Amino acid sequence: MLPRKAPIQMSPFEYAPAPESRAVVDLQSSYGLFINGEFVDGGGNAFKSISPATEEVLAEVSEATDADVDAAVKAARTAYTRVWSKMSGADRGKYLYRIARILQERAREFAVLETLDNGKPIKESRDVDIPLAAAHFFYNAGWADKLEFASLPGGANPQPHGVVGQVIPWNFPMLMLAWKIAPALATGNTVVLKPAETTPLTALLFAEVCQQADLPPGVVNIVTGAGPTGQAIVDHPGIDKLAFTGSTGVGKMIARAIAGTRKKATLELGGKAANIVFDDAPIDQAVEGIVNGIFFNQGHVCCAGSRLLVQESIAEEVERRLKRRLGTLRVGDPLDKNTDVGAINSKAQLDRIIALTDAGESEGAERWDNGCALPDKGFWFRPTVFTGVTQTHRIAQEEIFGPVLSVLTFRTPQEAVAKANNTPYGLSAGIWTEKGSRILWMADQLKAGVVWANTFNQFDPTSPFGGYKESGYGREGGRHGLEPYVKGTH
Ligand code: TAP
Repeated sequence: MLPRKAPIQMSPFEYAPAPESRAVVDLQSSYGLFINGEFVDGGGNAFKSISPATEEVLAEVSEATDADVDAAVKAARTAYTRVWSKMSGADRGKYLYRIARILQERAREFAVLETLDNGKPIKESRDVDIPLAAAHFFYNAGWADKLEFASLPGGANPQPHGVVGQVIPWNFPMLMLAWKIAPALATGNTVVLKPAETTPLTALLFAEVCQQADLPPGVVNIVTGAGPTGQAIVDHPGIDKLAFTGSTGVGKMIARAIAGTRKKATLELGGKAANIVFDDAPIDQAVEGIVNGIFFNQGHVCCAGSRLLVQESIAEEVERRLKRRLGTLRVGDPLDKNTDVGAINSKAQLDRIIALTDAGESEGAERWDNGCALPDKGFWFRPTVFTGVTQTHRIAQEEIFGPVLSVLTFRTPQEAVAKANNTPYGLSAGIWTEKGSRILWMADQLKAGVVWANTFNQFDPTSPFGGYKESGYGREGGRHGLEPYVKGTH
């Protein structure tokens, strides 16, 4: 545990300077669970969190058993009943502002730890994950004393559910934590959260932030472990509401597990977004958008533009420019500020990417990668493009969740819409064209929760995010992101 720091003097708009090295992180050899405001040992077998870039062990982490989850839920219930539900929105907001400022103050530490544990490039954790996580706390802090004006169910008196169980994935560990915890606390709920087994460390650092902010014990509880720990949260009778981000497969299991119970749920699941480029698009900008769309965070992004739909007349030129651009991407040490593509998060994820890309080849698509050298240790995959992809290929239908782009072509806007909508998912899409009327028509036709026009992967705390079809239900972010946390909704 870190000693308490002096009161924070930063303005909400200041941002800590760029991280340079792992020296800013005070890594402990082992971490406990965070229950009722304290770190405690879990009853299960401790597991190792490793760096996917080097395979070195970063720390041992406690595994929460059913009994530990029960203790966390009880702590959250007591905190809800005795403290949090009685506190004014303005006072809850003060805690959220305090947390947001501490996240800014400790941004370098969080960014380096996220990069060590996850494998993502430091320039992304530094410029995207951590600033956005802080921004979500600032944004939701602003709502805490204005909920009666937010047009929520309950009107002038929206009511929290009580104890919320939250289970998050490994691709944006801190950002997903912020998307979950900030609106839950702003609306007056208390929380039991489980980070992914491969990326627990920033959630545990966040637990220290809760202590540092003097958040009342039990308002936030962090339980670490793998799937069974998540299952224990889902099944616990003391949980009033669940918020899950992860794969569609596990999302369906959760929906089945809570069917017929009083528990509400928000499910943010997988995606297979189409990034659609018309022949009137500014091609250089579109190529940058395609690269950002699929190679940001190694393609470990639910809304990644993993299918490029390009109009036939410009397909050859776009493919040529795309390959030239991919030749300039730097793959390697995630802590190097010049790295564009970091490590794959785990051996299991690397195996899934290899299996699906092998299927792409055997089903007849043409494979190309940028041929860059890869480090000897760790989990790596070269930026890869498949051309000649048809709609039935597995790489056009299934989420690869890696740095792999499947290219399909189209002739008319109608054909683009039909192909874009032809997957089980409906999370996001991108459109590149100069015609405003076409953007509006396409946005209306596409079955996607988010549609970007002439950009991709833009996130903002004010903007709701979520899916259609097998990408889940409920929204996170913006005013809409408060709705699932009050009674009368999912
Ligand atoms: P999952 O395997 O589904 O894991 C997500 C979380 O659920 C992890 O914490 C996992 O624990 C836990 N879990 C596993 N089995 C469980 C069970 N039976 N009951 C309760 N919890 C269980 O997904 P992932 O591989 O970590 O993440 C990738 C997926 O997340 C992709 O499909 C991606 O599209 C999706 N995702 C969606 C969004 C949005 S906003 N739609 C955002 C990010 C990611 P362990 O990992 O510790 O085993």
